[in-house]
Amino acid sequence: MIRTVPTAPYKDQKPGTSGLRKKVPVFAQENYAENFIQSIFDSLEGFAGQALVVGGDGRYYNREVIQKVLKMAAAAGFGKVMVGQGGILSTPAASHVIRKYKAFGGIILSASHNPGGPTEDFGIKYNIGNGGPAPEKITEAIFERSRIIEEYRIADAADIDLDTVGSFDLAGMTVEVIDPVADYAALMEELFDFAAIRDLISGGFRVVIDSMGAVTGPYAREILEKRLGAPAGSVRNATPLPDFGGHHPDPNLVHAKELYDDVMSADGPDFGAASDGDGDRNMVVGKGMFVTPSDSLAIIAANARCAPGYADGIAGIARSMPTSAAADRVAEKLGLGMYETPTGWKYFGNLMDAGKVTVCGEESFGTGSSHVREKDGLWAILFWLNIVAVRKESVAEIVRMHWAEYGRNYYSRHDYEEVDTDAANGLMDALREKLASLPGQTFGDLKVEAADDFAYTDPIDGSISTNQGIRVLFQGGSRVVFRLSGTGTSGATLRLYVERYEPDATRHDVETQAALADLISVADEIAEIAKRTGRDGPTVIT
Ligand code: VG1
Ligand code: CO
Repeated sequence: MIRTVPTAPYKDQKPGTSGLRKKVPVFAQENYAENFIQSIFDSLEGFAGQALVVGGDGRYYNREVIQKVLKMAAAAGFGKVMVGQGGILSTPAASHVIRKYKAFGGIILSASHNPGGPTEDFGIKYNIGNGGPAPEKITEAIFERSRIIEEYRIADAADIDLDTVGSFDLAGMTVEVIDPVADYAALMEELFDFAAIRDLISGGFRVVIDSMGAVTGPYAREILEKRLGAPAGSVRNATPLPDFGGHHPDPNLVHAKELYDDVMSADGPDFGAASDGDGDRNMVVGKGMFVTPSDSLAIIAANARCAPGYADGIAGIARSMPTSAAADRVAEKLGLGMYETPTGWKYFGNLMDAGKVTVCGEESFGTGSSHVREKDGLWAILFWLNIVAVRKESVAEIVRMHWAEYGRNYYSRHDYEEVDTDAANGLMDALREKLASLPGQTFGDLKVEAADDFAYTDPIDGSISTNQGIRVLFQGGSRVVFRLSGTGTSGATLRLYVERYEPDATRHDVETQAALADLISVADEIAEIAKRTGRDGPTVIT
């Protein structure tokens, strides 16, 4: 039986950089999740009888919302829903399942790297049939719909047992509970040289992966410990927990510090890696070398042919605007197309669909390729292991040789979290007003060459995205970028991105913050960060 339930709209269901993210108590309000799910379905056309993929990162509230999605999908007329066992699907695995089974789309439940638990974050995101995040046109339509929604439809049926693989009937619709790992692990085995990585590991190369109590645990165990032969226990924090074991599942030098310290210690592992809540981010650390995500993109692109899935070379590279230009130098040398997009993976989809780019990356620990339409943490980790296995050089050697060849892009991001929203908006407004007067001005040794508010015209469909971050570009290739986060759930987060290019190999050993010190202070001078936010420093430096 299908029930139509009257509801009243909520005004705050605007998807951000990656779906709708709110605290659990917000999502738990009467009809809140239902309104948003119905708004998604109301914004789509032609899905009758088609398949929908559903899964999440296992965080608190995941199972409850999955049951709602299943019953509402049945009411909306989907023919089938494929859901990961236990409600689990990493974001890249969900993207793969959508593509492999030609589903109409998918709903991914995650707030990514944000903490989980009864008072922490939850999120809902819609992905289209190419496996990628819905483009702005669709997220806008969902938001518009959510503002006027008056009713939703739901099947009156018992909950589905999510823990048993198999096919079930839900009010005439099929629910297929699938193994969340199998298809993804098989895809990784196609792309990478597992034999070479197995030899590397059996030869004594010690690898650890920290899944941070989040979704990649079962994936990493299957791939690293079972298929690649790493000793049991090589995957740490491998059980997905509703609160991630109290961890903040963000793979960076702050939240994955234990792993970093371990790899850096004299008798620690040779290679360490971590992924975030939903498995799309990665951090790679080699003995004596932390790989910045921007460098990782460049180095993967430069060495792509090491991996069987990329043996014929790559079509082109894309990076988000704040990501360093390290990859641009690789594209130039290899004669590849290079694209600069706004922040968020959704902007890469059209470029990949059109065959313009193969490899994409973001400075926020996101790297991926056209094998799916999401960034992919384990993919990046395996790519690095594949490169190390083929080149028979350490991570540190590979990175240093890359810098020697292309120059080094010193890079850092400073986050000012939970800043007062008005103060953050005021800072950005004031910057915008200053833009025209900045070019030609000199700050110490730094002369401003150009300054703008980044806008992007999609080369495939011509859609335009404005206000994507303020850039101040200096002569010689240094720059500072200011943006407000679109994924936070309380207050505003100001992100300051700082980059300096150093071609001289004798100067590649400076500590990053020291190498960027002059730019960091100029950024504060231009944007009045300390004065306007009342903070004397960032909350997180990556
Ligand atoms: C952040 C990152 C962005 C990333 C997004 C989603 O967005 O900066 O690069 O695509 O998170 O990543 P923002 O708007 O807060 O800067 V994830 O791992 O949350 O899916
Ligand atoms: Co994520």
